[in-house]
Amino acid sequence: MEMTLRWYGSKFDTVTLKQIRQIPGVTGVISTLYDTAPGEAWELDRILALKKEIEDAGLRLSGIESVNVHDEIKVGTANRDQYIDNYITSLENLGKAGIHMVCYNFMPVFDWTRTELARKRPDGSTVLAYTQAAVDRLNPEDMFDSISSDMNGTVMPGWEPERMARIKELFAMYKDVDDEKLFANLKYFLERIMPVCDKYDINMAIHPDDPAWSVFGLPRIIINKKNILRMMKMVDNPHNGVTFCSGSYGTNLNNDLPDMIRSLKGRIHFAHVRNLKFNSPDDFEEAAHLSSDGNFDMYEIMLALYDIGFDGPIRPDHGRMIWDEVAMPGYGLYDRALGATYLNGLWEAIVKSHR
Ligand code: DNO
Repeated sequence: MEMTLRWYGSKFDTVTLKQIRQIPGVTGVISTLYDTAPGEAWELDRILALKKEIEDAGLRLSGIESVNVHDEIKVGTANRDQYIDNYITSLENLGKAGIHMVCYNFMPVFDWTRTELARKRPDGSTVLAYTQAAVDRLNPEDMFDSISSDMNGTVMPGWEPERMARIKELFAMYKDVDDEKLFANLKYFLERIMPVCDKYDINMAIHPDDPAWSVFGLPRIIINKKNILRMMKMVDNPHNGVTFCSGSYGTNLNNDLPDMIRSLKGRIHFAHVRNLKFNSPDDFEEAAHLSSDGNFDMYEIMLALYDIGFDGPIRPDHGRMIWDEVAMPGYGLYDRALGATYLNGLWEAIVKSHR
């Protein structure tokens, strides 16, 4: 595996490449062209410039998170082909630039959803948290307003103000889309992009829905082992793979994370590894990465990745906000650096004990 950190680009991130380079064992970053809109074709020059900036800082551009999928593709409108053509152009240019992993999601309207961005824990750190009761009380149109004041002046992925301004329209677009339709639209999209992925050896890594159930009545399909295996089978190409995100699949305590990892051998192209602490099945917070701080056995998760021969990029995921850092919620430097170091420690121990 290759340890990486997510980085939004020098114009958008509070964390610098120099800081990332100084985290021991982190050799790559996962980045994106953060100011491109879903549906736009990515230009080769811009991709090469991003790559050069990262390489000049002594790091590798290990993959993209995310090339976002336009809602017309997810809904399956008559216009979808034009957006898929643009997506193919983006993949082609990424392939030409030597990028081989692309993370994306197929979540309707909202990307990941949390109800609090700065829940205070007993040690004074703050974390992202979710309570079903808070979602049930909210009108989806008010979701953005209810959390926007805690974004620390950053633009969070999937929560762009321009997008949120169109929320009513977005909900209307999905009104006839159920799980089956969403599966069919995903299949259509994948079948169209697989030839370019084959040509340039690009591993597509779908990110799970977070939380792993329907919110506000919207369909959500990438939520459990059954559905993800269905997806792998419906387009049975090794380039059709997943981002295994422990914090997203783990929102549903019925998901056995190590077992899911083992069932996806050869199809996990990217890993997001973090812990969650459940106060009840409907209330969880994003704990420190350490097993003892949350509900997951992080050793077992890393061991399962080792057992399937996982060799793609991995990253610590959302960190707590600690040591008075002011950054995008979940994406500060300090706690993610601690997370990377901890995961590297687990990995070293696993590798050595298997000699
Ligand atoms: C949240 C992230 C997601 C993820 C996208 C992938 O912090 O894990 O926003 O990047 O769903 O497209």
